[in-house]
Amino acid sequence: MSSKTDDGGISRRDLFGSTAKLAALAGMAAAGGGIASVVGGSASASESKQAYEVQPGQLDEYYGFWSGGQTGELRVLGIPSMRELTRIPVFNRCGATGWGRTNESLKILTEGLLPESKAFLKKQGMLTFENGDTHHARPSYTNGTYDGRYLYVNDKTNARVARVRLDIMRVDKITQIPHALGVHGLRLQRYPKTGYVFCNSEFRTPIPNDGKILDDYHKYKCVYTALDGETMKVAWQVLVDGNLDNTDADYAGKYSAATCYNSPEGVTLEQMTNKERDWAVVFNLKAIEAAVQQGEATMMSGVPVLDGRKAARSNFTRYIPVPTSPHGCNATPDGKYFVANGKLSPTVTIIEWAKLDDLFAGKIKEEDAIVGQLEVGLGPLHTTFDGRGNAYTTLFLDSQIVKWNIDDAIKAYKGDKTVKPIRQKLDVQYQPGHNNATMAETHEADGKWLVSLNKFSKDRFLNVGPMKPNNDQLIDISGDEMVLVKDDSAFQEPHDATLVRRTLINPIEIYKRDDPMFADAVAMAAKDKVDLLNDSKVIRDGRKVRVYMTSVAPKFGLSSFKVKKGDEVTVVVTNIDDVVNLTHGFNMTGYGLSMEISPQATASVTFTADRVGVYYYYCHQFCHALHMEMQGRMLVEA
Ligand code: CUK
Ligand code: CUA
Repeated sequence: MSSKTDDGGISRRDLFGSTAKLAALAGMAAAGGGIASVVGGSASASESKQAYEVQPGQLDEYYGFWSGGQTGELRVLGIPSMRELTRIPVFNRCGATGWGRTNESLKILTEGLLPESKAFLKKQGMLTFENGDTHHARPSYTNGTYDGRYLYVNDKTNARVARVRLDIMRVDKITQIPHALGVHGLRLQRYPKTGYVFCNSEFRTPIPNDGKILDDYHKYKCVYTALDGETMKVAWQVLVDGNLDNTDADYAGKYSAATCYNSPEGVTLEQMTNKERDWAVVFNLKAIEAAVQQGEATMMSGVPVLDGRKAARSNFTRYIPVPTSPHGCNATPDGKYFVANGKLSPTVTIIEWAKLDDLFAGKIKEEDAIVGQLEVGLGPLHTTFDGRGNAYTTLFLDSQIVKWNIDDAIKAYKGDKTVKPIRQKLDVQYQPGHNNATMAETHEADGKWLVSLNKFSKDRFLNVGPMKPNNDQLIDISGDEMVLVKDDSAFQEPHDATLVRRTLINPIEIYKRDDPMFADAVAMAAKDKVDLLNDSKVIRDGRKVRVYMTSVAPKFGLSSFKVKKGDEVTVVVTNIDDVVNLTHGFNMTGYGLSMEISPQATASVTFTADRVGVYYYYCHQFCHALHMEMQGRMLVEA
């Protein structure tokens, strides 16, 4: 496991000793020691340079895509108002939309599961995993900026990646990643387009994880996955040393990188942190693609797997030594660098993409790809950018955002003592994880707003019991100083957010009848010779009953239908209203059914009519003055 590059190159003065390291960990667990004082001038006296109030009736300038953490969903906010505009159900069940219960959503939630998961879930009496843990939501790119097609998000718990269609803001594909437990870091290929969805599997496991290896943790492995964002199939996997944390890609389509902790490959806290160096692993995409094409990969679970571990001495990876337990991995919008954030070390490490050509050619050593290492404060987790050469790093332990200049940090690393790279430190409330600035992960970074996603809110909001909300703070970064302008409470736990100029996202208002979301229901109706826009009728096919009905405010096409106990019933509702915002719902009392049918959409749900008697279905969206009357009866005879 040892390598000459492990301890080479970097000055030791920036590192924590092991005592301080454990103290830092204790601090993380205990929500920090207290509120850090402002260093380098408070901005509280400064005024925001931009209007941050969005008046009633006015629209926001940016979309914000928030991961929903342990809720398994996504949230869409307007920036700068911080108004929550909608939620997108992903890995969770959702009563407003029927996600996780309708036939359309269940197909998406089940078809991409690995065979072993399907078999396991069946034994548990479940069709799919019922929780998710979303961390990183990223919209697709073309030529280094957002193209409005898709958004991808990970499920850390069950190693899934979901794709959201941004035209309807609904998930259309979910893929479970083989050989991985806990897909954590997720970022996208930026050039020429997405392209790859890079997925870090965080936890090392035996591969295959079939019970033959259990406690012998030196035999565990970790994979880096490239998912094809178009087909949602795994393109390739590369075995790596250590545990992968976060990832990012360059702006040229040549390389990607991942922060990697636990280089000792231990399984206890002490084992994982007992070295002073971990790595930023860099991936040579062209070399990997060539090897896959030439059939050099081993096929496992139908996926080509290459060995990029250090011992394999491949040309797929290089391991650049950085201080222990790095966390965030962030590419600068000028396309030149990426930053590995120290977490346990008070530093950020700047690595130059262009140097990777020489590194893979064997012309320079790993540590020579490092062009800067700046001490920024305690607990640096994630960095974002303003497109004007400045970086903004969250300091988890100091509860601050530190603004620093990239060029000055590089000069200082070269020995220039005249530069002062740190521009400002701003208190946030409290313990920030991710931050992100407007368009910061594109070549169009515009440096207007920054959000700091703070894990703790303690005294900032009315007390809601022991579990407090997170505090997402809006900061004006358009001027020389950062100015905190707004607190926004959030339910657990928006790890990460992406801020996108509104003109790049163009959702539709009304479904097109040929939308693939309900293509199966349309095909089924065609077989039954049912015209979904005009017909409401019941078709019996042995013990299977298909109930087709239209919905138009304030009426369902059927005011009642009759089935027999034990029938397998599929209800298909088509909303024939062609009016913006006129969504209907379909809820069945006593049967736990609920679904959304937006204008010109079809939705369907299948259940067994096991309860005899009279059950009402009703519209759950307040669609009309006679909305309460929009109902009907299902009669189930014994
Ligand atoms: S992670 Cu949560 S604060 Cu999952 Cu990107 Cu760093
Ligand atoms: Cu339709 Cu209420």
